[in-house]
Amino acid sequence: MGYIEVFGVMHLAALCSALAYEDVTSMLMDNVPTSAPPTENQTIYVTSMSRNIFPTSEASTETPTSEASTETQTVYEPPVPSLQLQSPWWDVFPFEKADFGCSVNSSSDWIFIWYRNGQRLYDVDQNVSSNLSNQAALTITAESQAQSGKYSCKAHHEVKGESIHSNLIELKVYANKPKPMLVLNSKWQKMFPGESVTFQCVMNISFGWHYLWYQNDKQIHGSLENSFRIISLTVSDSGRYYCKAKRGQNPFYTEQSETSMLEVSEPPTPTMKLRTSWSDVFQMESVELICDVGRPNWTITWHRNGMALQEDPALVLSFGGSLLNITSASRAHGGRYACKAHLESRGVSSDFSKTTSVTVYENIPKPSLSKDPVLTSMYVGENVTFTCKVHVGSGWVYHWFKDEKKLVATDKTLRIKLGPHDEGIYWCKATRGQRTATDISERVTQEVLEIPLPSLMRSSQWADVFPTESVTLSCTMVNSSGWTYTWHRDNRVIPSDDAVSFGPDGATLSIRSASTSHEGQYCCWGKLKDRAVSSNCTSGMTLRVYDNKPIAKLGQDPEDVVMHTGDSVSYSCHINQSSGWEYVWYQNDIRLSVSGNNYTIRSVDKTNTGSYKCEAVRGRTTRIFKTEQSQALRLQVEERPSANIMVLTGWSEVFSTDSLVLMCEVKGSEEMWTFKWFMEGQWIMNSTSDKYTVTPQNDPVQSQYICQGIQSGRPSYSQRSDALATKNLLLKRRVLLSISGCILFGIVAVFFGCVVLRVTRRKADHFEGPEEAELFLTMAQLKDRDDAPCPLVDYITDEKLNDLAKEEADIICSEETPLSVTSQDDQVVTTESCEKPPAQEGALVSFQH
Ligand SMILES: *[C@@H]1O[C@H](CO)[C@@H](O)[C@H](O)[C@H]1NC(C)=O
Ligand SMILES: *[C@@H]1O[C@H](CO)[C@@H](O)[C@H](O)[C@H]1NC(C)=O
Ligand SMILES: *[C@@H]1O[C@H](CO)[C@@H](O)[C@H](O)[C@H]1NC(C)=O
Ligand SMILES: *[C@@H]1O[C@H](CO)[C@@H](O)[C@H](O)[C@H]1NC(C)=O
Ligand SMILES: *[C@@H]1O[C@H](CO)[C@@H](O)[C@H](O)[C@H]1NC(C)=O
Ligand SMILES: *[C@@H]1O[C@H](CO)[C@@H](O)[C@H](O)[C@H]1NC(C)=O
Ligand SMILES: *[C@@H]1O[C@H](CO)[C@@H](O)[C@H](O)[C@H]1NC(C)=O
Ligand SMILES: *[C@@H]1O[C@H](CO)[C@@H](O)[C@H](O)[C@H]1NC(C)=O
Ligand SMILES: *[C@@H]1O[C@H](CO)[C@@H](O)[C@H](O)[C@H]1NC(C)=O
Ligand SMILES: *[C@@H]1O[C@H](CO)[C@@H](O)[C@H](O)[C@H]1NC(C)=O
Ligand SMILES: *[C@@H]1O[C@H](CO)[C@@H](O)[C@H](O)[C@H]1NC(C)=O
Ligand SMILES: *[C@H]1O[C@H](CO)[C@@H](O)[C@H](O)[C@H]1NC(C)=O
Repeated sequence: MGYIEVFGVMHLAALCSALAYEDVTSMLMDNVPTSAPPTENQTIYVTSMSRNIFPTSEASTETPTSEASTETQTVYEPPVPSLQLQSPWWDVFPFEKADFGCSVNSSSDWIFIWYRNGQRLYDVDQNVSSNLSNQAALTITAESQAQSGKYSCKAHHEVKGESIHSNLIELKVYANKPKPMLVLNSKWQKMFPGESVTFQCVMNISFGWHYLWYQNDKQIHGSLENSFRIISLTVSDSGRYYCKAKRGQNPFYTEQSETSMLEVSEPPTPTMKLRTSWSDVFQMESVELICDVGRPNWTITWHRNGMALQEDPALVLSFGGSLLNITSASRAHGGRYACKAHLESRGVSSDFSKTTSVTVYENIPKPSLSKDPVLTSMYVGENVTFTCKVHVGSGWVYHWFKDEKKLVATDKTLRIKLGPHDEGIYWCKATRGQRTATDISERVTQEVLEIPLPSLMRSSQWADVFPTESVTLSCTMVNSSGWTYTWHRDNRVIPSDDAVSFGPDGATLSIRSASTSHEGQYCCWGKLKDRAVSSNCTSGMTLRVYDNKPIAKLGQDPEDVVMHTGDSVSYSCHINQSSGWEYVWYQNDIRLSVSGNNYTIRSVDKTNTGSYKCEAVRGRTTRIFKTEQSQALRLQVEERPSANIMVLTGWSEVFSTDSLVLMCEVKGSEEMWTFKWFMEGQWIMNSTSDKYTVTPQNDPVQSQYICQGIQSGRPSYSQRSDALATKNLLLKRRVLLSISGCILFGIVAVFFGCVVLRVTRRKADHFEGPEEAELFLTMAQLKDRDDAPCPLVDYITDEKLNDLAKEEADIICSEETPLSVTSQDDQVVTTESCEKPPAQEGALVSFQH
């Protein structure tokens, strides 16, 4: 079967209207398969202006062939109905509609009968709609391919009869919905932003299409053009694409095409790396930069500070332009470098890579050398750090020198734990690469000292002390300051407590009140403040603390408790421990103003009687340490026994002998004495006898005699006797005889003189009675003994007599002058002086008168 275009049908209809009815019918019969019987499934459509001619039930039983044959013709010239396809398409897809219209030109009241492939269609199907106008319409909703076929219509008039067949219009119904084909017109799977792509939606079936474009199930575009171009892609254009087509008022949509993926991604950003070790360089150094995009066929361009690099002999590109070698840097080469990748074949350019700054320094700097700590002098064992620093550039290798010799270290810092050999002058320099080296730095001097040993001294005097005494030790670093000190006793750190305190920085250790727990070996060591410098402990200083207070020991020499006046006694006080003592003496617990460990009394008297003690003290006034007091020693001082010298030779014997017997007597003692005799102060003999005989032979001159008792026991001697003077004994008698008268007169004169003196004496003298009595008694005795010798009578002169009268009165009346004249041995004349011992001679003279 051929296809006839819609507009062609219109022309054909016009042509046909002029032909004879039979001709048209026969022509139609050629085309319509008359042999085809109606089937059950045959839908019959009937339209009329007023009514349905056939009920639906009849239509199923009636056959079009029988009806056609029963039609009766009238005389009216039959009109030729005109069939038009009113919808645009003669080929339709499932559920698309096709509208036919059938019309006749003449007057009204026509009903229309429809045919497909010559078979009448009945209006049994609601999909065939009738129209009461004279232009009847048939609407076909495509459902199956069976609806394909050649359609025609006839008009029927009650009066005029039936028309001939109209023109034929063939309708094609496709079995399936069509599916367009999407063609993505691009050479590459991956697109870059800015590139363009064209999609084509190919519908090679039917026509009248309107194309719809979808991205990710969302419609993005619709047009009559079957191609869709995205001129400048963006990343958001990536996605799943498909297309559809539609047509018609009440649109018919095709299936969606297969999907196509479109991938739009940014071009890769190249990465730039510095191939050389540093990007800050000195002139003449080289810098290598490498740019990597990670894909083949991309080319690299280089930029400095955002501008493409210009030709420059110092810039060498290699590895297809991906390596930039600044072979010899100059100031102009400084800047921020970046690279860009290009895919020239597609006109795609990447972003700039990250930039790398290249700095070109003009001058090579001098390194600065610093030292920590800054001290020039340091001690052995301390750490010192030298730091060499080049303030610009990086990648330096440092070289260290000490006293012109290179050290192995290459770090920026040089750390040394100082030893004695590390003293010296240090400097450094820095290099990098083959070409760049700095000058040498400043020179820094390092001195290394041995750690000094502090000197430990005792401020208190004694290394051996007694409980409660105080001790002060001091620790000092000579000529060095800033130390703190720590103290050890017997290798253990001494804690500070009540008894032990430390001075500022521990420089002194004070034991306020020593006890035996403080005994030991003391040493101290110093540490420098804020530094790790510690000295050794000094050599030990021993402190001895005695268990107890010492007791002073008192000795006496001689040891006798009883001493006699004039004896010498010596005490000594003794402490057998430690030293530095000062001694304090007590008599009867009263402190004596005596110092020294010996206390000697050269000549004791009665006041020295008492109890003696001593003690020892030492220490400064604030903290005086006293020993226990010594035992007490008693001293008893007694009067030394006196000796009396007497003349034994009696008055009567003077005439019969020329010798004189002297006797010595020690009073107040029962001891066995021996006697010591002195003549004129000169020792003459010892004698066990108490008698001594003076003869003209052994004493031709008149001498004085003194005796003294001695013994082996105590007291070892007595007092010396008074001196006794002897005269030429042979002259005694003569003298006595010649001047006896004178003696009498003298006595009387003296007597009266004395009476006168007595009257004038003061009352105070009254108690001296006994002596007065003795005096008178003596005078009476003297009167009786007018024969007593008066040895000096020969020397008396008249001139002397006047003086004597006065002297005599004084002598005789002196109460202090006991004239001891033995009453029984009347010849003895005691020559004790009236006034003073030196006036012995005078006394005798006065006696003569
Ligand atoms: C009617 O149509 C149905 C389905 O289209 C088919 O199965 C049946 O055979 C048809 N009947 C006739 C008589 O053609
Ligand atoms: C008739 O057309 C209606 C919609 O217009 C449709 O739903 C129905 O299936 C059609 N019937 C047949 C027999 O084609
Ligand atoms: C009948 O024809 C008239 C005029 O051509 C039209 O307006 C109307 O819609 C038609 N009715 C049907 C049911 O086709
Ligand atoms: C339409 O084109 C497709 C592919 O180009 C082809 O397979 C198909 O047969 C064509 N259809 C028609 C009706 O030409
Ligand atoms: C790169 O370019 C060369 C020649 O220009 C070509 O042969 C090659 O296929 C390209 N490679 C890619 C991955 O585009
Ligand atoms: C870059 O230039 C320097 C100086 O001319 C040269 O020593 C070096 O080898 C070059 N680097 C490369 C990768 O060619
Ligand atoms: C010196 O440094 C070493 C190592 O850093 C450390 O162990 C030592 O304690 C330091 N010495 C001093 C005295 O600071
Ligand atoms: C400390 O004493 C030890 C041993 O006697 C000695 O080796 C060391 O050098 C001394 N240290 C100091 C700082 O004097
Ligand atoms: C301490 O310094 C003085 C003066 O500077 C010096 O005479 C003395 O020798 C020094 N003593 C020590 C132990 O270094
Ligand atoms: C004290 O006397 C003792 C013996 O009596 C003597 O050895 C010592 O030297 C004397 N000391 C003084 C300071 O006189
Ligand atoms: C006399 O006695 C004294 C004291 O006892 C003695 O020192 C002296 O030696 C004695 N002289 C003679 C000659 O015996
Ligand atoms: C219908 O009448 C018009 C004039 O009214 C005429 O032009 C047309 O050709 C006629 N058509 C037919 C089929 O008779």
